[in-house]
Amino acid sequence: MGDHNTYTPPRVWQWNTESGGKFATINRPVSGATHEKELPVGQHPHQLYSLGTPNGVKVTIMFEELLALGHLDAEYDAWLINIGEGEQFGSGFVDANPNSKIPALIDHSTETPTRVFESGAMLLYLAEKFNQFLPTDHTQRTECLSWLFWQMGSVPFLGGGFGHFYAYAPEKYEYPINRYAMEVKRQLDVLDKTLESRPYLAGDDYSIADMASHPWYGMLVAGSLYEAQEFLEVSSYRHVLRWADEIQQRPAVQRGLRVNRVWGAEERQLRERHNASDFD
Ligand SMILES: N[C@@H](CCC(=O)N[C@@H](CS)C(=O)NCC(=O)O)C(=O)O
Repeated sequence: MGDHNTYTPPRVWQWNTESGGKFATINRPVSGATHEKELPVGQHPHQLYSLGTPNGVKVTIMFEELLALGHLDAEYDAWLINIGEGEQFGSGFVDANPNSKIPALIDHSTETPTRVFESGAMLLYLAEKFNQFLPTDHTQRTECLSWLFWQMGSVPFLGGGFGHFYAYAPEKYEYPINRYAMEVKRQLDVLDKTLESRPYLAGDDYSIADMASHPWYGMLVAGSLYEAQEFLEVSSYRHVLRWADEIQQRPAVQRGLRVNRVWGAEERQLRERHNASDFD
């Protein structure tokens, strides 16, 4: 262990707004809206309020995959929610997602609008609605859902744990980086051993389990997340690399990854998506 400062927690935790760090100015210890703001509603059945982060693009990839299969009813408007500006705390957004995190989805094609929050719930909702990317056989469907829930449960260790302390924290601290690097490497090994014997996470077919995991673990090994390829020695996860590369080639994935992306190379950005022609 290197040098480290010790800390004795006070009897009652206090909110220190000066704590620093990338998200210090937007995170609060309470939930709920900070201001009144209606959400815009476009012409399509599905209204997505999002940002092109790994959690956001899971859902735009799913929409683009459904549209690529010819499901015209899967048309969607993707509105930009700038979480750095606190737009996830507007009253309309909080009505759509009481947890104030992107993505949030409202389906206006149901008798009364249906709200869906949590990216994994959106993938399942759309898979069931369109009968796609989720096996119908009960055993295979269960395997697919196991991997979907695995991703939803494991990714806070990658994002909130490893990514936060390796890339975003105001200083580098050895203890959390060690703890989360170990856990992320273990998770990559889980994926690698699984993908050694099957092409996709849930078996022979590409599914919502892959759509959930690729934007995180696929992008991590490809070097598009946290620039940690060398640190985590990602080249040793050969099967994850093969899987990530294959998914990355899918045109729908390439389109989905651009939606609500407002950073990086300009040709890979699309601030909002309201029509297929917006990609041109
Ligand atoms: N489990 C949620 C996580 C969503 C999430 O963490 N969203 C982040 C961006 S990737 C967010 O909105 N952060 C804003 C905030 O924490 O205030 C999901 O998968 O939908």
